[in-house]
Amino acid sequence: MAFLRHSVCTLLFWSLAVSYLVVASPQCATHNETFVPDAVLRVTESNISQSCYPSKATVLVNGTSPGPELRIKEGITYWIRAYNDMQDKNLTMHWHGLTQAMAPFADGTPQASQWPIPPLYFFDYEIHVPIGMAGTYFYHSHVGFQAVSGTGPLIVEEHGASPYHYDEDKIVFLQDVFVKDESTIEAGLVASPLSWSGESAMVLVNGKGGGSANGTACNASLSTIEVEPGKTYRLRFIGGTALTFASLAFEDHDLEIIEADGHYTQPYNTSYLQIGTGQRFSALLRTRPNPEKSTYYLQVESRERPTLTRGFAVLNYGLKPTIPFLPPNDLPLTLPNTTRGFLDYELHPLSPPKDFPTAEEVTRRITMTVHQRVLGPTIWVQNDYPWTETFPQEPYLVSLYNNNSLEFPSMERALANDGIDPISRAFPAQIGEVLEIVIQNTGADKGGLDVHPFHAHGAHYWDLGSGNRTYDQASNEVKIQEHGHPIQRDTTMLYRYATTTTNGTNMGWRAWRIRVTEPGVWMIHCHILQHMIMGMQTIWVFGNETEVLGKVGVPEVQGYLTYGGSVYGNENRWPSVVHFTDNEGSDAWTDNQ
Ligand SMILES: *[C@@H]1O[C@H](CO)[C@@H](O)[C@H](O)[C@H]1NC(C)=O
Ligand SMILES: *[C@@H]1O[C@H](CO)[C@@H](O)[C@H](O)[C@H]1NC(C)=O
Ligand SMILES: *[C@@H]1O[C@H](CO)[C@@H](O)[C@H](O)[C@H]1NC(C)=O
Ligand SMILES: *[C@@H]1O[C@H](CO)[C@@H](O)[C@H](O)[C@H]1NC(C)=O
Ligand SMILES: *[C@@H]1O[C@H](CO)[C@@H](O)[C@H](O)[C@H]1NC(C)=O
Ligand SMILES: *[C@@H]1O[C@H](CO)[C@@H](O)[C@H](O)[C@H]1NC(C)=O
Ligand SMILES: *[C@@H]1O[C@H](CO)[C@@H](O)[C@H](O)[C@H]1NC(C)=O
Ligand SMILES: *[C@@H]1O[C@H](CO)[C@@H](O)[C@H](O)[C@H]1NC(C)=O
Ligand SMILES: *[C@@H]1O[C@H](CO)[C@@H](O)[C@H](O)[C@H]1NC(C)=O
Ligand SMILES: *[C@@H]1O[C@H](CO)[C@@H](O)[C@H](O)[C@H]1NC(C)=O
Ligand SMILES: *[C@@H]1O[C@H](CO)[C@@H](O)[C@H](O)[C@H]1NC(C)=O
Ligand SMILES: *[C@@H]1O[C@H](CO)[C@@H](O)[C@H](O)[C@H]1NC(C)=O
Ligand SMILES: [Cu+2]
Repeated sequence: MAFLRHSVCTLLFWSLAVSYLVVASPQCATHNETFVPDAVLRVTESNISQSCYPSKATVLVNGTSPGPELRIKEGITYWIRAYNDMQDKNLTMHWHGLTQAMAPFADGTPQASQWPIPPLYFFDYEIHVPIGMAGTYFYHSHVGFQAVSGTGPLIVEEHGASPYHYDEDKIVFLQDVFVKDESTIEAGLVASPLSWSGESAMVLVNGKGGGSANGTACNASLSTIEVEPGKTYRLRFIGGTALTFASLAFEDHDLEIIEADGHYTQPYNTSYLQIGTGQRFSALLRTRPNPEKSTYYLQVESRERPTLTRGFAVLNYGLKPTIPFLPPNDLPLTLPNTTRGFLDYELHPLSPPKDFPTAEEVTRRITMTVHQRVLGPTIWVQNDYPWTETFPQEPYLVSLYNNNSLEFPSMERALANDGIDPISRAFPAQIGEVLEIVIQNTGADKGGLDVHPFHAHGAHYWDLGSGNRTYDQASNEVKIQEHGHPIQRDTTMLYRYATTTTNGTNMGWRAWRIRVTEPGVWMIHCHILQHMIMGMQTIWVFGNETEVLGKVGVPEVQGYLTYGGSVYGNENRWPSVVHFTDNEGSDAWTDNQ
């Protein structure tokens, strides 16, 4: 492979002709031994045992699942080096919930924003969280089924003081365990006929869990959340599950929600939470001044699946246990059986919202109809098209730079085809459009209906709510008026309103509104990893090639344009990368505000 870094990464800058773009003055840099990344993540595959299940091949970050906590501040540029230490698998790292508009090659989506990191290479991700987006996030691989275990918490602290006061914050990271390993699951999901992954065998809290799966006990040790009496804790709940739509509650402790998906909300008291795959909440938990016992259970259950998986953790007021806590013999709680509409219309922004696009401002409504098709393999389609990382010949962002039309979406073809370009299978949008995106649930070929947590990259949308049948803007506007201002999220649920109906019947919608401002290639997809592999992903290209290239020119990005190109480092070579966000000096790798 031609190795171009010396000749290519010069300091010649693309002239920034597009006046409304923030001129970021990108710079080329070689990340040699003088460069120190702000954090390093090493991804391996090892045989480990989780919960009460036998050892199997598992993708780990720094040797654990979940991987280490990353804690960064808004308004500062960071470089995080992700090593692919796996022998035979590609890797990317996605910063779930962050907008990567500042550094579009660093969103971590294989074949969308970047070529994946080849085995035994590493890639330096540039991360810059705009002021106002502090909150709870996570990172995970976006390749195949790797995110089931190749994931960890990512906390963004505010530049100034938090609007809520608490004594300490604690992470409650939810994950699933499957009996089959990741590669077997992936192969089964694309097989014809489908070979299902199996249901979640356990819901883990911070990497541990026991309880029961489909009525069979799993007597494995539990995580503890250590607390002291009479204090206020900010619990950061992270839906890192692959499949489980979790319902959870603590014994004798209520929760006050203060954040959803990286935005502070007005406080909202609840006795339980529902967290779909990809969602996050922060909630204040006020510990009892005089607890009657030293331990209280946290009970977590799956919802909307054919079998029930139940896991536990322990809120511990006592001494750190010398022998691990085990699941209870008797059920401590009965969690609510409802799922639809949880907190929809109920949460409101803490600060007066800026720039909410009104119904009158909407320039285009795109209905994305999701449907399960059974022809040979079982696949999920959006407006008739499935998308998986095996579909494109090269990443869309690479095509925009190459200007070769290979995966370049056509607005004309898309407008004639319900918003999706049938050739590139991308949904293009122009900068300045105000989109209403409606996700429509339909009866599958065989009539079944399912629940889908829909996640958007690139920006946080305004969540307009959800309902049965089809979206009606006028009646939903009335509902919004009655309830109060919507919030911005990056992952919200498409519910099911029956378990079966007939093929193609519209039953259930979710609606979002978004101003198209950030040029780049952004995915919108169901966050259930099984569904993603079965095609439930879409590509959105915001801006045309002039606008995408407005950031930096072709010569500088040459190293991004080939698989294993010079932006990917390895044992024998340092990567040559572009610094997209402003750097003040050669050593201003961090704290550059
Ligand atoms: C390392 O990279 C820096 C910044 O790109 C450069 O100034 C320096 O000369 C390089 N050092 C070596 C030993 O290559
Ligand atoms: C991950 O492990 C590497 C060494 O293997 C270490 O240098 C790095 O600091 C660890 N990362 C975190 C976030 O703890
Ligand atoms: C993991 O276990 C499998 C099957 O037991 C074995 O073939 C493989 O070598 C093991 N891998 C590692 C990294 O130990
Ligand atoms: C890694 O990604 C490249 C580029 O998309 C692809 O050609 C290759 O088959 C992938 N390798 C594996 C092991 O999936
Ligand atoms: C769940 O348990 C029931 C009753 O034992 C059994 O019939 C069913 O096959 C199990 N389902 C799964 C997915 O294991
Ligand atoms: C939530 O409950 C706590 C404790 O009862 C109370 O202090 C707080 O005011 C409540 N918050 C709201 C928004 O009602
Ligand atoms: C779990 O195992 C412990 C001993 O290891 C035992 O005391 C307890 O009764 C078991 N619990 C269940 C639910 O089987
Ligand atoms: C909860 O709902 C499911 C499916 O809607 C139903 O099968 C189950 O019996 C319900 N459980 C309770 C306790 O109502
Ligand atoms: C892309 O290619 C077309 C012709 O193939 C050319 O007209 C256009 O200027 C190119 N765009 C850029 C940004 O280089
Ligand atoms: C379901 O409806 C679609 C669209 O009308 C049709 O193409 C498909 O064959 C139907 N599936 C079955 C199993 O009848
Ligand atoms: C949703 O609408 C369908 C069709 O009108 C109806 O059959 C179903 O019962 C509704 N579901 C709920 C939960 O209201
Ligand atoms: C891209 O859009 C901008 C703004 O609408 C326009 O000025 C420019 O000519 C467009 N470029 C291409 C290649 O269509
Ligand atoms: Cu789904």
